[in-house]
Amino acid sequence: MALPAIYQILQDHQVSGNIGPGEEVGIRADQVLAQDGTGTMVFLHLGKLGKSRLRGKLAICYVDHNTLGEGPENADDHRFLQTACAHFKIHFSKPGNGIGHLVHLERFGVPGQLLLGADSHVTTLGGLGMLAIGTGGLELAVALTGAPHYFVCPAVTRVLLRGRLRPWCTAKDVILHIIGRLASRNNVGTALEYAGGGVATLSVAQRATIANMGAELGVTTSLFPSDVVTHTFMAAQARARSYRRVRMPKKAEYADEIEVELGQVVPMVALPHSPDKVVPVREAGGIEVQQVAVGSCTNGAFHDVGKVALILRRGRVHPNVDMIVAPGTRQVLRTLMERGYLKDIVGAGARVTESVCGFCIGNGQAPGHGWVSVRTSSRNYQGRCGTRDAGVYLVSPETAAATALRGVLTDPRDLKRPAPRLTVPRRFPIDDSMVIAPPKQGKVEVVRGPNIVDPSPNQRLEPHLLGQLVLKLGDNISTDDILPAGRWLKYRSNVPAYSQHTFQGIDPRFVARAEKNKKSAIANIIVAGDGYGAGSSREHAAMCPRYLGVLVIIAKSFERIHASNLINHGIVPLQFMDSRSYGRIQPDDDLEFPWIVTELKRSSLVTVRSPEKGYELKVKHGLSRRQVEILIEGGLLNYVASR
Ligand code: MIC
Ligand code: SF4
Repeated sequence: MALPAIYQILQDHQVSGNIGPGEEVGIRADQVLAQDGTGTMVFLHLGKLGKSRLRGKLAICYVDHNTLGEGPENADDHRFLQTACAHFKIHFSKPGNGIGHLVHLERFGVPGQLLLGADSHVTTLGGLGMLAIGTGGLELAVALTGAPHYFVCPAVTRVLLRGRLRPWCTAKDVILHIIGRLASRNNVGTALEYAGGGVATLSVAQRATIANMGAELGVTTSLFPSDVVTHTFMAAQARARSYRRVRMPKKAEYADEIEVELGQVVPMVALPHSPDKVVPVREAGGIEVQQVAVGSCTNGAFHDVGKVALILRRGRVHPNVDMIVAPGTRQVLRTLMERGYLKDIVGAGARVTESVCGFCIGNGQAPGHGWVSVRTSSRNYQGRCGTRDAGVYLVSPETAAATALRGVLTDPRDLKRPAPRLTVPRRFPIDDSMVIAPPKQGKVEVVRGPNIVDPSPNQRLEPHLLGQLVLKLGDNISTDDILPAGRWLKYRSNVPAYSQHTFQGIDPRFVARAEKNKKSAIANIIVAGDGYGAGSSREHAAMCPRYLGVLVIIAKSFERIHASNLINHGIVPLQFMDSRSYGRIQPDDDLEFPWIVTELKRSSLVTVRSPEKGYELKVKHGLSRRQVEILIEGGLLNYVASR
């Protein structure tokens, strides 16, 4: 039987291992992407590893996350990134050029090729038929040296799309609907492959929205086929020559299959504080709203913002609503300008902000205390927006615009008027002048501001570990909980300063306790429930705890990218065998791992005991031999250096 398309692309890029669910495979990518929030660390790592050696392949770093410039640190980081890009022969996309995933979709993605990106939403490119996989920063630095990238091959679920969307119902509603259906199962280690007659009815921008939010389900990646719609999109970007056909097999060995009848999808909303708390907008009721924000890599395309302009045309944003519109890229902004749509948005009383992540990552536009903020972005973990007691609701651009007009959460069908009809340009305004190519020859000096600090080296894992449980957590702890972004993005290049904010929203005394143990050479241990490390790829959520002396995390389950980040930075991820064991361990318990190194090497189980409380438990690890070696060396940098 044929292979799923995802496996076919992997096979074309495979350098080691076997392709099949749960197998560790080594792959080499065609393209590599970083962004400023993860990129400063990528280049600090790369400086330690040596050279970038991706001859003939595209590597690019976007500046889109960290742009507010509250103090000199952001600008210093941008200069560091620009000079490091020139030094390592990497393209640099200046702040203002747009959100990386969307610019990449417009200008660089190629169907059938493989893209690695130090950001969880790089999967947006799946909308173009490109296989895109999110990684941690250190893994990306290693890939930049030309070494293979290792990851666990997912099991593939086929999603059959049938029929077509009804007026006012959108791609965002489709993915929220799918999240609602699949969230209760553990999706880590799976991928989604879209097929069926419904695909042809969706534009590339719509497919990209759907592929983008696979990240919120925890799937490794999502892939659409490429077809005439893809070709038309690429031709409008003057890139028809890069078009390749990616077909979905009629029959293949899929691990699972679901069907979505597009005609039955209605406007949906994800309620605070999780993208999987999904209900139809009409069921959520007419909640009063103080802020509406349109944009982000999920819904910042012309397809999205253009429709918002049409809905706002001749209307007024409700007096009690602060409306923000952040066109996803400079190209989107120019298209809006050229077609007069900016007039509609500004005329209605919305404020237009930069083409960056901005509100989505809490870098500006934090809602007021207790506010309801309705957003078109992908994540609404508590506090991510910058205000812990605000409630963020995730919706489509159409629902956002209707809500802005009415001042209450509104199903756009209740506007009782025809849905907006947007004509997408046959040729977008193309201008790549904000992407700076590296110089072909000559040495470039890397400029470092005072806030840029080299991460400190890790020690090897001790064979016998003595520690204490410093924090016991519940389910679904996101990386935003572990390490907030927003205002603290300026510390992405400074682990000692950033680590001071670890778990600050959950337990403000965590850092002091962890530092005290670290001084006394007691290992810090954390216990968590299901889905630990959901969300972002930020490796700082592993590096900062490790800097504070966290050496082991025992959880019921981990998210994929975060689990790799833990391993690569020398924190051992262990898993409970049952809920009883989770209940057994209590905060402050002293914990001993008497044979951790030997057990990691020789067995699938690891012994934990509490000499004071007198209990002993077995926990499992499920790590590959390579991962165990990385952990024993104290992380991937040491592992690479030792070879
Ligand atoms: C996010 O959406 O959480 C981010 C910010 O884009 C992150 C990356 C980061 O924290 O730098 C992601 O999704 O990987
Ligand atoms: Fe940026 Fe938000 Fe997209 Fe992350 S999810 S890349 S912060 S726009």
